[in-house]
Amino acid sequence: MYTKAIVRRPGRNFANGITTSNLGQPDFGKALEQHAAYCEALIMCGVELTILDADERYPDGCFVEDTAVVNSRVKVISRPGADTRRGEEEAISRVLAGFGPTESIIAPGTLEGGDILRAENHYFIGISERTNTEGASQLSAILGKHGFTSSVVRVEAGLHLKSDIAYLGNGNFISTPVFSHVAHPANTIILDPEEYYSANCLRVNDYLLIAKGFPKSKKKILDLGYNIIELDMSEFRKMDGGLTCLSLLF
Ligand code: CIR
Repeated sequence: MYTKAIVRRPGRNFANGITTSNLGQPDFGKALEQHAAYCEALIMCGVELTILDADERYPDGCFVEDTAVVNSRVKVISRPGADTRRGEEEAISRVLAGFGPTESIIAPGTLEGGDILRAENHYFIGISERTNTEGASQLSAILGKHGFTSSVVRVEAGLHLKSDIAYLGNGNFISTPVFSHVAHPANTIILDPEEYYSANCLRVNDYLLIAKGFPKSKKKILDLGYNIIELDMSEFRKMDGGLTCLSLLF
């Protein structure tokens, strides 16, 4: 059960963050509304929120997932691989220190939480343009000390590992075809090509948060019996962000 979450509101310069999407400029007002709806959904899932104000030095700062890897046993402060995001982890580190022991990824390691997929007591660690092998081995050693197993997955395309795959709970995964080998195929929903964005969904206690507007994925998820909450993520998608990116849950 998750009991707590940390989120950070998008800042006015949100549109200046890094993106590879060609979906146009995000609308700041709409992003704030979508963020508020996301926070309400987390509260509905039974989580107590710490909401941080935007920090205009970091246009990508609302994507707090990338700044740490957290669970009930340990909080690991990351070292973002994107230059413009390096430093976001400092404020998060101060907040997390109030919730128990922390450890840190150190240079030359780089690691972003979007590359780290937890499935029960196992972590899949994506090696990507943001997370390097040194960061991965530091994280693996830390998690090992706290009773978790881990394995490495190469992220050849896409931003982060979790841009393409999520663990839904109960042994089930949802994935684009590229990562269908990560889990057992019988337990993996494979996404339709026009719905790849919906791979990034977020299980929070009794609910599964999914992005709005992906009817084929929605049906496959409902067929497995999950209680879903659909959220409009259009403005975050324009900045390559998704549901998992917006919170740290523990
Ligand atoms: C970035 O490129 O770093 C941000 N614009 C998006 C980060 C999304 N985070 C995530 O998938 N965990």
